[in-house]
Amino acid sequence: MRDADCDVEINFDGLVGPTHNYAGLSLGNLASARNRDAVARPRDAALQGIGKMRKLAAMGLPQGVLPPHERPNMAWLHALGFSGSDQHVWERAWRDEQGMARAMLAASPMWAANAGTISPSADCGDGRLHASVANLQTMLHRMLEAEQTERTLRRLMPDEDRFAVHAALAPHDALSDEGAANHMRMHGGAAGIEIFVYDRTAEERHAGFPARQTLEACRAVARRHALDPARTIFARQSPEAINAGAFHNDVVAVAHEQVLFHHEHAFADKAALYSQIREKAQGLFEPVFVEVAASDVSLDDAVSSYLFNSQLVREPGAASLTLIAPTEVRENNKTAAIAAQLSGAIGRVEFVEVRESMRNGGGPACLRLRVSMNGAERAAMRQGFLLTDALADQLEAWVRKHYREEIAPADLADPALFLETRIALDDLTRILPLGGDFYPFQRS
Ligand code: SUG
Repeated sequence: MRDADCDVEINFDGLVGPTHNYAGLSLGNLASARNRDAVARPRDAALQGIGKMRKLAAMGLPQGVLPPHERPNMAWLHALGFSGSDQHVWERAWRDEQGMARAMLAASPMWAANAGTISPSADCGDGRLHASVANLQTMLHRMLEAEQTERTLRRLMPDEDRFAVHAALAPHDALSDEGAANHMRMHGGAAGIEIFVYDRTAEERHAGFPARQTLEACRAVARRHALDPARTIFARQSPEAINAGAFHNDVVAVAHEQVLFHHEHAFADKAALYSQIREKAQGLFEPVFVEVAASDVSLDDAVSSYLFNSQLVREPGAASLTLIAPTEVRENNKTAAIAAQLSGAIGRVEFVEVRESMRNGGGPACLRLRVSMNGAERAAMRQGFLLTDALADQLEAWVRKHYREEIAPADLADPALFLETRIALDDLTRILPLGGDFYPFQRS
């Protein structure tokens, strides 16, 4: 039995929405570019996501679900000057602004690691759990997410005495923020150290692929969360990793408890990071660094396999951590060899199949937002978002009923797709505790 007061990490996975498609929207994300205009399989994508959630829940790990967003985003289309019936708006947008229209349809909220940055109450000066919604301002299709993400997090964590949900930082290049994908936490059970990984400062221009996270955004989030500077680190991601396609830190590094698992070239100054972690962890825990050398796995292999976009978890009672890796890791000889050799702090590997998401650059770690809560917070959180077998059954039946098997680019023009999506999302508000006014279309 778990101690009611002890912090427990819950992985909240983003449920893949019914409009999942490959639009090639993310410059610097090689999988997104490579699969542009491929035929997507939304039903498989959503079932693969639920399959991963089921697997982790069956391992005894608390698992939560976050709902998809309204797509297409009608409020944004109206703001772009399209008016009339929804069908007319969509037909005109598709005809006149197809690039915008495709962005408004993206199912990208599935990648919950980008929803926001979470600091458990044990780390925060005011003793509350803090959550800062990410502005995701680098990519238009992702910038749309902040408004509903904030609504979802407020719905999930309504008690302001225990939870502080912060709106996204202003969506400006200087404050570019991608949430937990650029944030790691290491701990030995209680308070931990928080490591923010940035790509550039507000003044710097990054040559090459977009650098999505600024130091200024990281500092702002740390201040809002009232983190102790003695336990907070700001580390730069290596520009080499960004230009190899690591558009987020979680493509080249993952941390859990005392363990940091990372690629040799993940950070601009690894030695400085190690020594800061050692210094700031004093009295809390003994850090363990598990580094994969570039001579064993090149950055290219790391990016194509998503070895580091794995989840590190501790199964109940286990002496070592388990790596939840995408099946693509065992299809690449180099990363398969690393996975087979892991021992010590990371004792074993479990593979999950999330191929549809992977083809848009989203691995197991992208699909989840980690929220560590103590017993009182778990009791204060809105109930009904945690996966049970019954909820997984309901969600699977819902997906089978509403989702298309395939979506080719030309199918996106069809207004029937968004009507189907609305019916599906409306139905979902009766499966998850969202209420009949959660989605904007339910209010109009
Ligand atoms: O932001 N892909 C996402 C993938 C996000 C992965 N998240 C983490 N690493 N945590 C992105 O680039 C592609 C959508 C498209 O092209 O249709 C996309 O948005």
